[in-house]
Amino acid sequence: MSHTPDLFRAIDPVPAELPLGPGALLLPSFAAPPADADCLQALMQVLAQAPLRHMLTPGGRRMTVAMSNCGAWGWTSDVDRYRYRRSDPLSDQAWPPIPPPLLALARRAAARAGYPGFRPDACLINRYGAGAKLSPHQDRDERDLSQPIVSLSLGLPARFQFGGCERRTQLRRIALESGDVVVWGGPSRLAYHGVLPLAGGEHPLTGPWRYNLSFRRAA
Ligand code: MD3
Ligand code: FE
Repeated sequence: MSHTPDLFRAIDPVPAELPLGPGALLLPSFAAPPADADCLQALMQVLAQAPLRHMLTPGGRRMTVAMSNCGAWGWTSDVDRYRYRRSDPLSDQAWPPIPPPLLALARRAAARAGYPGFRPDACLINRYGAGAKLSPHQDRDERDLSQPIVSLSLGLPARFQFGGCERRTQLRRIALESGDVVVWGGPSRLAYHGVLPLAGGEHPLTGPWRYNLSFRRAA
């Protein structure tokens, strides 16, 4: 017997959804097998067109997270500033389109969280290896901050931290596991958040990596 989803759920139930704050909803295992592998396959096709790279920050440091993008707009950082670009500065070509299965997943998650009609035009791809981290920050490079961000995690688990709209607000810590989706909207859209240094390990889907895809309305 290779496939016993109902029995498995009876043994190891996952909550359908978990509010994290006003307008923020965790959807555990929203991309459960085999959808997770489909997402990863679509992701690898994107990365063959737009490879991962470690961008520079305006402070002149190289990011420990490797990044790329798909969609009409791609988030970039360099010594000048953060900005969304229509083309990949490595190739001067347009970013690859968001693969339809990924777009559909992001739209379904947004609708579930109360944002029907979400039409992301940017998907930032982050890849973490052991030790990679993202210091607490706000995401405010998008034009319309009333639009949510939908985040999909694949591979090794992360210790994700998030607080309030002011930096001094105490951060809460949650584990984000492979297949988890979080929708960040409403007042939580401007919450400070970050990722603690990734513990090493091996994941059956991704080996030594964690990937996070964040679907955004940039323009
Ligand atoms: C919470 N990436 O790339 S997006 C980022 O795990 C980033 O790589 C996270 O933060 C990662 O900017 C996951 C999760 C996210 C995005 C926007 C938010 C969380 C948010 C806005 C407000 C609060
Ligand atoms: Fe962020």
